[in-house]
Amino acid sequence: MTTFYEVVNQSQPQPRFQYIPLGTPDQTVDHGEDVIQGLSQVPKTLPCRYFYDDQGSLLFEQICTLPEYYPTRTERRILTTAAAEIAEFTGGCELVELGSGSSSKTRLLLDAYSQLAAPLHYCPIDVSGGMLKTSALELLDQYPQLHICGRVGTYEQALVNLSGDSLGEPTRVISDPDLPRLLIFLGSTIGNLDAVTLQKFLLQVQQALRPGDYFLLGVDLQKSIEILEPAYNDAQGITAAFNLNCLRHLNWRFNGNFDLSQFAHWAFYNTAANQIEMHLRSLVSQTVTLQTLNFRGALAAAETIQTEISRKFDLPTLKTELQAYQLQPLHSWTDPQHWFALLLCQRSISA
Ligand code: AVJ
Repeated sequence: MTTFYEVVNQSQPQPRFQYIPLGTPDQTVDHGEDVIQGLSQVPKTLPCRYFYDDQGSLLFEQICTLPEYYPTRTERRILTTAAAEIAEFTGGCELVELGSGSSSKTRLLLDAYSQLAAPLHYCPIDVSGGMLKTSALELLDQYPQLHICGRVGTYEQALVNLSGDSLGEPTRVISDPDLPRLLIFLGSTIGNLDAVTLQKFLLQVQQALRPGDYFLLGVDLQKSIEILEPAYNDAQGITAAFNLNCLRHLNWRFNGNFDLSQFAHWAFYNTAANQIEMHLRSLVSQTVTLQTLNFRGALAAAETIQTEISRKFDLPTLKTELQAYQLQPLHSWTDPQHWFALLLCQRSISA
């Protein structure tokens, strides 16, 4: 089908796939300052980004299919029925996705948006360039009218880059300035952000969106501990392997000596803070080193390293917080058990 858009652009056809590395290649990962900082704190922490090396990304894909891990399938179910309504709400949009990964749930949105008489643009953003390219090439194959402008980098880098677009700066890489933008952040990844980090993140989202643009958020909701804890302590031990894998990643990246057999996976629901906390517990008293970072640290027996928080939200409270960043909730969708929600917001005109 030839759209009006393609006709007017025939003299200068847009490439169907653009690929933008944000920053220099080694800026897209850090130099380990955050690792040293986290391991020097009491209690010790590690940024959860270190889960996602190639092996960790595969383990996460496995987690998503576990019987105990309800978020992925619940979100997919909601999206299956909500996608067409979302597309109806926003009309033609440029889809921009933070942490696109395998883009498997995004297909539901692409299907819905390809029903609209508007050009189909998708801007996946991910720290894994390999994952991004592989999924982009598949999508281009399956959606003949699709244009993809991928960005490789962190959320922070991507949001800065996107706000450059909205200000019309020279870095402008927006594929179609007339299309509103729909920023997509699925999987309740927002739950990894503690309260302060969430504030910074929402401010960046506000700046990356122009008035009238949209923000689609997947959020895991508060529910009974009997459902929550097994989701992070699966019977097959995949979550444990995923948690431990971040030590293997550190060993590889920073020439470390973590012995994975000397640590145990520990995940529990902190009811007061409404969050799952994942830790690695040291089974013995030991010294660990990360040679390239010149780091040496002692761990007492039973001392833990916190590797992740996964916050569970109260939808009304979250909506109020979003409004403080000019993000007006338009509609939300949930499953019959109210375990997970999709929330569509619109960036309002600045006061
Ligand atoms: C991808 C951050 C949403 O918090 O549930 C899954 C990651 N950690 N099992 C989550 C995760 C342990 C996941 N997020």
